[in-house]
Amino acid sequence: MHEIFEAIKRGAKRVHEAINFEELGYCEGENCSGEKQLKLDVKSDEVIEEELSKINSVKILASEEKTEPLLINENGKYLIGYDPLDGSSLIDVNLSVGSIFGIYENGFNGKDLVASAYIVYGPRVELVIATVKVERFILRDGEFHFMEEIRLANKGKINAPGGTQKEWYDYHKSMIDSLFKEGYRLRYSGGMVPDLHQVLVKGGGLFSYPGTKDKPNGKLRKVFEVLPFANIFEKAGGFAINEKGERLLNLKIDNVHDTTPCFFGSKYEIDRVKEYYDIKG
Ligand code: P6P
Repeated sequence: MHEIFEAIKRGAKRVHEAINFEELGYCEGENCSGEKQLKLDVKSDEVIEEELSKINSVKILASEEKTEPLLINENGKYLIGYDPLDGSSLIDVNLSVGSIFGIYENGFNGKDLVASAYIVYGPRVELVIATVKVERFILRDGEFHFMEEIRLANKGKINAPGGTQKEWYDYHKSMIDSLFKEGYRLRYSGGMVPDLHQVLVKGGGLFSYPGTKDKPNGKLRKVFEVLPFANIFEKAGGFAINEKGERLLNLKIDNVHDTTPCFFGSKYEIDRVKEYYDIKG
């Protein structure tokens, strides 16, 4: 798997270059989630596909930007689900964005996930890798240097509430408000990667993207976004559940583009979700 992480690093440096020098602007098409595609979305996807395709152990690549997974090497061991440039619509206002990777064996269900990683393209470029633990790296002089192991405390101070608020269910709004009443700080940019990175690096809190009246299955994609981060939060000592209190890593997929409501956080905050969602146990 080491060679996969090295390919991710090479891809990250090339995507970072593209973000800084390629023109913005939209393509004609949409991705299969019906979202307009930036030329940078397509470029980032091409770069990452090129780097990962060189690795003999890679069997299948599934990208958020492509309708169908790609068979790379019939004899490969790993299936990689990735979002090449998450939150790309934030680039034109110069906010942080990211790339997300889930490394799977045998399938794209939660139980098949064996490792995950993400890159944050912000004031600094950082890489986080979760194998048996969660390790943070910073890009300096063309190389990624180890910074620290990420561990979550039992309780944090950050509340990152996603989703269209007028479409929130009442019990979800009450749960979110209960944390603000305790003095939690609102930290939400609309970029999943920097928003979750902040909760992780600050040691805890809650990131939520719930099911809503208009989108009961939420917005965030299981294979490319949710399961990779669920693995990272659990390996960092946190929790990652859906609206029924199920571990996100226990979820199955029907389609590689499935979405799910998702809650990521420390124990105190996830217990609060369970309380307001009337989840027992
Ligand atoms: P909303 C970006 O488009 C994204 O997929 C995630 O990065 C982010 O968490 C979410 O959508 C933001 O969605 O509905 O809050 O704007």
